[in-house]
Amino acid sequence: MRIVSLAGGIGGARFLRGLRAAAPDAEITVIGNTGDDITLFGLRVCPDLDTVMYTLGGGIDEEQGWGRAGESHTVKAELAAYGMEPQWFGLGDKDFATHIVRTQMLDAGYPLSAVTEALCARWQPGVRLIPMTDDRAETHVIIEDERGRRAIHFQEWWVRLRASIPARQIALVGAEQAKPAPGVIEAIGAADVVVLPPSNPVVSIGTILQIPGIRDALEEKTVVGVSPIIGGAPVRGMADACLTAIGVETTAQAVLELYGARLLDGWLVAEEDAGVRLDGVRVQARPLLMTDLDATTAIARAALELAG
Ligand code: GDP
Ligand code: FO1
Ligand code: CA
Ligand code: CA
Repeated sequence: MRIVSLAGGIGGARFLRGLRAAAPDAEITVIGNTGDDITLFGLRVCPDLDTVMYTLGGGIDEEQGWGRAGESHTVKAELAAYGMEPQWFGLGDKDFATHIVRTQMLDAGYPLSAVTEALCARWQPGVRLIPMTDDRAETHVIIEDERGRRAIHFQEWWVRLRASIPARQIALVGAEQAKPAPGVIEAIGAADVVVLPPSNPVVSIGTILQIPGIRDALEEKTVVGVSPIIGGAPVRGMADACLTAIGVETTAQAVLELYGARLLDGWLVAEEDAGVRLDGVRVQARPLLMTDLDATTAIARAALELAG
């Protein structure tokens, strides 16, 4: 069986661990969000790709959900001693090595997809991880504060401001000119089923869907999604602030309607959200908390079963 999954960071990566266990013989291709990517200290950082790679490769800081286990922060402290900005983004020493390798390869002319494949040769995630695009397309957030209306990088809004200032607009800068990375459209075309993990519907899944050609390719397939919203709130993080910015309620029903019946064939919601419905989409209610690998595997199995 061939499975394609889109993925953001933590929600996507954790779900993929369950999917890999639920379908051990399947060929799984993961299309990763790169809208979160940022250049810091001259280094290209790809948080969501790295979260998937470290989580599936066994190198993730499990508690934090991003970055490497057993990190130290010597380089960060030394940069701060020079007054280097930004100081609000916590890059660990081990993690720095990943960004150095990535940046060196990008500077040598390799596309991000080839760089990601090279990094995964070390981590052996057990899936094929492809960035949504090799082109630069970064998520920016329009905010209004005492300095007026301005756009800041998504990471500054999410990490420095903790989404405390409302987003007036969220935009993937460069989306129109971006092309799907090599292998993305081919993998979707060859897929028996496509799974949308419980990733952020706006800045993870929504971002990937903005790359021209990806949504159209997905609409031809059987697509099943898992709700990241349970009982009217995100399980983790600030997805509610992202949904509010695009005028969507933070409910499993509203996210279902956001994705719509053209994209989705099936939608898994939590038991407390039973009653959610949309014509043309099979909805099933079941436990959706990824508390451990067994629970997560059961969710992935249910998603594959819902696909038929
Ligand atoms: P990020 O890029 O690190 O923010 O991660 P993702 O976009 O992949 O996933 C974030 C989403 O995962 C959040 O909106 C959470 O609500 C969702 N999430 C986290 N843990 C769980 C869980 O156990 N169950 C479900 N259903 N969703 C979860
Ligand atoms: N998230 C934070 O909340 N604070 C950080 O300092 C931080 C550093 C960081 C470094 C590398 C990396 O791959 C991820 C990192 N994240 C950090 C997580 C991440 O940037 C965000 O959670 C996601 O991009 C939002 O989806
Ligand atoms: Ca993300
Ligand atoms: Ca379909």
